Amino acid sequence: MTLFDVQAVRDQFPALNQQVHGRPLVYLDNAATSQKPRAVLDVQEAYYTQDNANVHRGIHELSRRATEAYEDARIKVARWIKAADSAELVWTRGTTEAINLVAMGWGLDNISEGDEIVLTEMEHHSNLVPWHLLSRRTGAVLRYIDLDDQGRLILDNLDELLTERTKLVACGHVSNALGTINPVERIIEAAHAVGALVLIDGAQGIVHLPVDVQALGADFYCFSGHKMCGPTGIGALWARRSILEAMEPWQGGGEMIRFVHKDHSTWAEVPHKFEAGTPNIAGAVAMGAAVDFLSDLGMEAIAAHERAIMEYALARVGEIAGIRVFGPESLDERSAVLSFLLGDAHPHDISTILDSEGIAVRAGHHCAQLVMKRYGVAATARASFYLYNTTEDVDRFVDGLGIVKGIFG
Ligand code: 7TS
Repeated sequence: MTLFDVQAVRDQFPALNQQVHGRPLVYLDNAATSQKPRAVLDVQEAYYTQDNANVHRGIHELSRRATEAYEDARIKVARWIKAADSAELVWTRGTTEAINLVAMGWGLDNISEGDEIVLTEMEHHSNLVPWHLLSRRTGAVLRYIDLDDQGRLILDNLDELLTERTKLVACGHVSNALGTINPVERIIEAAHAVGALVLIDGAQGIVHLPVDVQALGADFYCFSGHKMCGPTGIGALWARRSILEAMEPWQGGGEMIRFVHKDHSTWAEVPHKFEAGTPNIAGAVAMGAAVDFLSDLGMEAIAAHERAIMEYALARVGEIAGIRVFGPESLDERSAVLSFLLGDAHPHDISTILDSEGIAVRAGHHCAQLVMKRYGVAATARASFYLYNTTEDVDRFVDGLGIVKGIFG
């Protein structure tokens, strides 16, 4: 059952309406980035054509408008994730920058030699490499939650893994390589019980699930605009105000200061003390428009639509002999990502053949080399679905896999 008119939704995404290699485009690389609706493109265009100025600086009309639009977008995104206060929402370039901000801004002052950071084998490199950098600087020990054969976190030994030495648990909400939806509430509760803070990498979670940061109870939640109908180069770090207030800024420059003296400076209030330099104003404003677009459709309706598409896709690929699908079997535990191998075909060949049919999927390690290592593969092919995908898209994809089989046997 579809809870909104998918065709009417598709019509709002200009990029979906094109031919690729002579075939109508089937876009199934949404976990990498989503397409953008007209409403978001229009808001970005209107910002640049009418309101463009620097924020928090000028006293002139355009600067006032730009500042208002930028701050209104912050309020919109903060409300959307049910933050207690819009000052808890720091604009960043995206998830990667948000995690690096926490690693450097919080980690350097709160982690010392022998302290432990608990990660999972499922993490995107964005939620691994900043902790490697921090561990090199501080001598922190990195420990891992392992994966079972279905791509789920093994939590049986959580009580042994989490000790008074644990200072932080950094965990993805939804895996980009497997589609697994993690039971983050359980992890947050266990981490807090030993006094550790929790960072959730929400790059994929925010796209597919309604997020309520207060109900979730994490300490940091990081996400990107471009996977949820917004532009590239904008995203956010949410953190509880008391944590942000206790943190040092991680970059210095204009916008983030109160007073500058010859030998030291003092900082602006949160969130501005974390936003040095001219920010991506147009990006923030357009991300606000993306939130309006998603709110109008409703995250529950989007999640239900994606679940129906995923159910259909799993049933259809299940008919194909020689396909190996990664990730959880239960639809309750997985999101709209279908990572797979087909016979002996190399994932890059699968992707190239599908591309020649106008079907966009990703092939590779998906910036999750630990996942590939865990399952003994170098790469997978990945189809990832979003609110505008249809069962016809799935049919075209399955037909494309038929061509791959015809070539590779
Ligand atoms: N975390 C997860 C779980 C992700 O899927 C991604 C991007 C990131 C972090 C980084 O986000 P960024 O916006 O800062 O780059 N994932 C992917 C992907 O799966 N294919 O391309 C990018």
